[in-house]
Amino acid sequence: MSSEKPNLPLQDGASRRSFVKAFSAAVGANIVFGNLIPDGVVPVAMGQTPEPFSIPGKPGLTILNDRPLNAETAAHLLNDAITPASRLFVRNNGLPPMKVDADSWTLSIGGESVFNPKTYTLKDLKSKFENVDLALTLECGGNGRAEFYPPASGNQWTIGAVGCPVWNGIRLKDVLEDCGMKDDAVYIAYHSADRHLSQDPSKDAISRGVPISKAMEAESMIAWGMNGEPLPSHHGYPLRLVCGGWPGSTSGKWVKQIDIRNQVHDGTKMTGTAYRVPKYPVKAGATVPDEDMEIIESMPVKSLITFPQSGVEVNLGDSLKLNGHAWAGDYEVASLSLSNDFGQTWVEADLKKPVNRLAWQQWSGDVSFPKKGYYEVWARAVDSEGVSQPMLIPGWNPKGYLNNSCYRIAVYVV
Ligand SMILES: Nc1nc2c(c(=O)[nH]1)N[C@H]1C(S)=C(S)[C@@H](COP(=O)(O)O)O[C@H]1N2
Ligand SMILES: [Mo]
Repeated sequence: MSSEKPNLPLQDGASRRSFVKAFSAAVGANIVFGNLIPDGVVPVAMGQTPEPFSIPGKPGLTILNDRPLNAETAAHLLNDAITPASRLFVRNNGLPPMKVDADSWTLSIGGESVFNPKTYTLKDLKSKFENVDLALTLECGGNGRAEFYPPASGNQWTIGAVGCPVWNGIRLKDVLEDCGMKDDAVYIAYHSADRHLSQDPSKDAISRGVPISKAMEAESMIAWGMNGEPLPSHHGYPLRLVCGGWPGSTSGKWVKQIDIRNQVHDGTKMTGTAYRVPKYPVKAGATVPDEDMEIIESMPVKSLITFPQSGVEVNLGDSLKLNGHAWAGDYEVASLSLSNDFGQTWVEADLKKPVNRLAWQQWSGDVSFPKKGYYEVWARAVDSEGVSQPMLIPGWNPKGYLNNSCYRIAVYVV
């Protein structure tokens, strides 16, 4: 949904009609259900500024920052059930390692709570532990940040900092068990080969982790491959963590060391407002006391319409076929519904089961339209706990995380 909240007095019938007229002029067609537009919602067709851009190997991605490199993927380019490497967003906090020699790369397991600290080569990891291939959803905690108001600093991700490739590697659990954990183990922490933007070698660009319970899940991976190919350099070649369903920042790239810790990890971007949100709803723009902030764990239920692209034209009388993905952090998505009237009525789409736990799910549906004009199709997912995506932007937080509001496309019936 839009973060612009023009103070539209839509309750009043006469002024509502004049705004709908103005909106209709702006989108270039009569907004058929204009009387149902919620207060504060601006037609999605008004805000669309597609910016095709090209980085090598990533045609069509939108660049948000080039130092460090950050790029996201437009919704219609995310239509594949399994995201190809060329279409996976890139989120870098620091400067990726320039020269990587996979043959001499090692991963060390250490920390206060490890029994037997060990160092493995890539070859050791590949041969010693059962190899697994899992489709795991990777979404940046800041995906959707661009819509928060007052704005949050950081990359202004819209919707495209998400994807679901098949990861090739081993279970993190198997490696942790190979080293053994002391009873006081509570968290794992990664350290990586990328450099802090300041180039100060004593600083990590980012060093995060997950509680032991998440690390020990069968889907938490140490991966060397994506979709059957070695990890691309942007995505952590030669080795990374993948913690599906949790903020992407827990999936450390270029990983060199994993510590088993006897306390919640306190590395770079684990504290303050980094990947932490207020424990209770706060007023937009509020300063939140540190003790009232908590670390983001499972990501909230969310969905995308990946076909057709927003702005599609449909002939009157034809129904529109749509499809996309839905995901829900640690949970499964239970249903996906579509609306053509700004959320007044909904029809349920067909929703597939995930190919494995923590993979996004595919949905498809049909929507028809009563007469010519401008419409929006909104998609809304509900997770297995009964929790729904909000139609409007959810609770403000200092860094603009966890915006899981409904995605919508513009449709012109002609
Ligand atoms: N070493 C390292 N790991 C990292 C990062 C980073 O900057 N350095 N970025 C994190 C963040 S914030 C996200 S969202 C994901 C993005 O993964 P991708 O670039 O492969 O899409 O990687 C995470 N792992
Ligand atoms: Mo992220």
